[in-house]
Amino acid sequence: MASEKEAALTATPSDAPTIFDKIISKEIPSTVVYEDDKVLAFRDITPQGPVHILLIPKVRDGLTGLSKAEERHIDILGRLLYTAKLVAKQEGLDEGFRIVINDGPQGCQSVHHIHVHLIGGRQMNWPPG
Ligand code: DGP
Repeated sequence: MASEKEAALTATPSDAPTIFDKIISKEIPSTVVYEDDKVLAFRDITPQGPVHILLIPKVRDGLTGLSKAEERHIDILGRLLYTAKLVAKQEGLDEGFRIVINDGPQGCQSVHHIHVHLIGGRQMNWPPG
């Protein structure tokens, strides 16, 4: 399997459906940890910590990545972060956690459907790689 970096460098940013559409429709199974009418949160297939969850909007609405955000996306962006906090609590991440939004090839984004990484359960380092 290609590394995340290789996947990010070869990913073609577009409005084409992504793997996340199939996860939303349940065509592809995932371990869902939270779901409401706007947000789906599920465990990352390549976890970077004991807890690694992706939070995505169920409707992408042009939000392929954070750099494509427009004013109409403010509500969903806030909801994704607030839901990340709820899920962190649900996962027992009381000592802290990390939120990551990768954007574009240099940011190592491989799936062009905006997603928030919630990573925790271990001591993080800084700077990130
Ligand atoms: P990013 O590199 O920021 O675009 O993160 C994309 C993430 O998506 C990456 O950490 C792996 C995860 N991922 C890719 N395909 C699948 C899948 O089919 N199922 C799940 N659960 N996660 C996936």
